[in-house]
Amino acid sequence: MINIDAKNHVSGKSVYVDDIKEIRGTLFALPFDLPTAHAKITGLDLSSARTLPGIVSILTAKDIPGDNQIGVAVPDEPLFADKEVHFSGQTAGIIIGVTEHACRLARREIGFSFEQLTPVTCPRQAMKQGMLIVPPRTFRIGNTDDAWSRCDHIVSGTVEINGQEHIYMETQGSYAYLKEDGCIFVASSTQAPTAVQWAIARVLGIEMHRIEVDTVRIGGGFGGKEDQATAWAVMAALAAVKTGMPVKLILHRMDDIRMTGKRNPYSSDFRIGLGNDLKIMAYEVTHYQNAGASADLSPAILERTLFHSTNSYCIPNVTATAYSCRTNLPPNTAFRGFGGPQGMFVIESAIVRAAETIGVSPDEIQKANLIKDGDEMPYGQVMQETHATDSWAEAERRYSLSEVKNRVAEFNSHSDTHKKGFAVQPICFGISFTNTMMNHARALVHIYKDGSVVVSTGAVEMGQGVNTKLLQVASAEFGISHERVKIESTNTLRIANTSPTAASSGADLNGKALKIACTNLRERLAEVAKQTLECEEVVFANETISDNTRKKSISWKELVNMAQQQRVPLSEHSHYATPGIHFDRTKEKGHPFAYHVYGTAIIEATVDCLRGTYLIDSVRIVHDFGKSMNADVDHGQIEGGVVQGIGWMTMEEVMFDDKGKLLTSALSTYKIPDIYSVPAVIEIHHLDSPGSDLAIYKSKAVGEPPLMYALGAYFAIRKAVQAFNKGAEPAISVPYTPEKVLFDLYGKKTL
Ligand code: MTE
Ligand code: LUZ
Ligand code: MOS
Repeated sequence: MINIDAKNHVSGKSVYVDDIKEIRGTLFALPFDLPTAHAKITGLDLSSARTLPGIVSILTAKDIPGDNQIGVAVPDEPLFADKEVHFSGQTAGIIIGVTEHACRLARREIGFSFEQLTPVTCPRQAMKQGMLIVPPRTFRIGNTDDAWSRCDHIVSGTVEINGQEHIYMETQGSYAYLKEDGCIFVASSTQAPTAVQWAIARVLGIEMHRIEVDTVRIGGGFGGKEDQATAWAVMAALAAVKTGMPVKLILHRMDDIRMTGKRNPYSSDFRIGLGNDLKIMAYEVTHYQNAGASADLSPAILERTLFHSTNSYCIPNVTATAYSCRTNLPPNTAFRGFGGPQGMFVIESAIVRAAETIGVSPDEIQKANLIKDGDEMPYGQVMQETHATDSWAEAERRYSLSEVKNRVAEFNSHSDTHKKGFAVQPICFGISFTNTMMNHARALVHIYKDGSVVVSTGAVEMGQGVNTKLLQVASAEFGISHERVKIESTNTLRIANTSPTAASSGADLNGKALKIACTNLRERLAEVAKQTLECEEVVFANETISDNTRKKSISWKELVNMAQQQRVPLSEHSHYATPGIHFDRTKEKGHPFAYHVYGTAIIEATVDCLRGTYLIDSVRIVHDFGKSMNADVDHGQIEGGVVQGIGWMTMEEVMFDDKGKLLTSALSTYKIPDIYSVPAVIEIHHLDSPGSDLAIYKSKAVGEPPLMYALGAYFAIRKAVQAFNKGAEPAISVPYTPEKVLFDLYGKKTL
């Protein structure tokens, strides 16, 4: 089945927030900030800005009727900077005007005075100054202290991982207007309508039932709208309440890049110990997470870093510690993988450094340590139905790893100016929100008396195809055609208390809830059908309900109409909560994930050794989809995830100056992958695996895991660099930009 949005997307008919037809009188809001990353605010002069033509109002912290606070996990995030500024780009207020242009002109006229404070941008520095967001966490298994003495090889090192800007195609934005009695309608480009509703209630000092947040779809989120869509919607709602008029607030791309947080950078130290048999006996890692100026989701991201600190490997002795460090950067946030990729990159780096030291190929170490059924992870989950070894074996065989090795060696022996490298990249990603209480969802299904069906869930469509999968669920459960089902917008009045659409669990959680609603409705309809057809069992298929022998039947439309006549309820509201998951944070042990997604990729890269530029030639993947519900949608997720990951690993360089000012606030200075950076070959093979009962129709979650295949892009390029500059041991620092590659091609041993 094709993605239900495909036609409207390519013909430009899909509606995003800025496409909603404006109500007459609509005003525009524009956030303003101070030109500093850390300061005490001593004065704001709004007088001349206020008098400019077209300016209706300027709102600051003192105009907030409720709490000036939008922090969820930790209440450390004011909506408007009041007494202090903690990062460059922090909103101090909004300008409301009759056009966006008027607001832009007024923004230049705002006067500030402030006392400059010293900004901290480095997480290790923040840590030294005791600037932690939450207490550190440590995951442990076995005893690393005792294990070192038994290791034949011990290697330690440091890894620097930079952030990543989301570059969702639709920038952050919201449109809000008043209904009657102080009720507000808010269209928001958010992954988390309930979070938006909750924050608006808090800032306005009203109850949640007065606020209707509606999301038709979003033009990409990638985690960047899990928490950070909230502020802009709250501002639009506040402005609507204060002016009594509809207010639209859509961030300009450069404001969006400057004012919102990114993937968390990490600086990490590792120590790894192996036996002569290449078994990893001990692994110690300390992560310094750059959280930025407020908690946002960083504590949860930190936790997922720890969960994934051993990737797909079974290591008997592990001590993994992580610090969430408060710096004067925009609050960093969720980004596809949610801290997992950072944790996995460090263990992969440790393995590669061990391989370089011992003088073996990294894949020998990787292969010798893959997780098997019954292995216990540092967080206590005993792994079942693992697919680390079979996905590896399938990739090795199908893509002929030995030929890859020979081909690369052969090429390198003949070429002086270009060198090739390869890497094998296994992944293992846990599916469930690590915060157990978030793993639930609801669905609301109405069957109208003409037989058409409308479905609402808490899932937000962001391009990942969740609405297509939900439509497939409803149509399969009722045995009716796709055309009969409509997936409605995500709306807080129809579905309450939603978890964000995140953690790759959108289709699983909402699909399971939807399946329950459809099953209940179908059972009620089946009773009506059995009476009418005078039989014991009925089958729903092809828009027809028939008895077992298929001799007697009634059409879906007739049956629905009949049920309506008989006063059978044709609506259902259902709830699903993932069973069997738990995690004890006092012991740091439990069973946090419903299941894991596995896979193995082989990545090849070619480096131009005169220029330092490179191409990722191919990414060949064996992926554990379980039983995919929609191969086209799922392949799209893999291709997008891999290319997004390659961008992070190779070219996307977020740069701040030492005063905390973002230097890469436009797409001219922040390079994301384009069609030329897409590998010529992306091959995807479905591993023959049974899937999990906790996945919808055994179709495993696919949103985030593929991004991590791209970690191998760094290691493949590194190999090519070392083929040219023999004996080079470059410092590990991603993104591995052409500048860094060029230095490493001609540099001395740098570690
Ligand atoms: N795909 C597209 N096209 N756009 C997106 O914003 N977000 C990713 C992934 N794939 C994203 C995407 C992220 S970060 C997550 S968590 C999942 O989709 C969320 O959707 P799901 O839970 O339905 O997989
Ligand atoms: N969001 C969240 C996530 O709140 N908890 C998670 O565990 C998670 N994992 C991945 C992406 N977003
Ligand atoms: Mo995705 S980082 O869970 O929004």
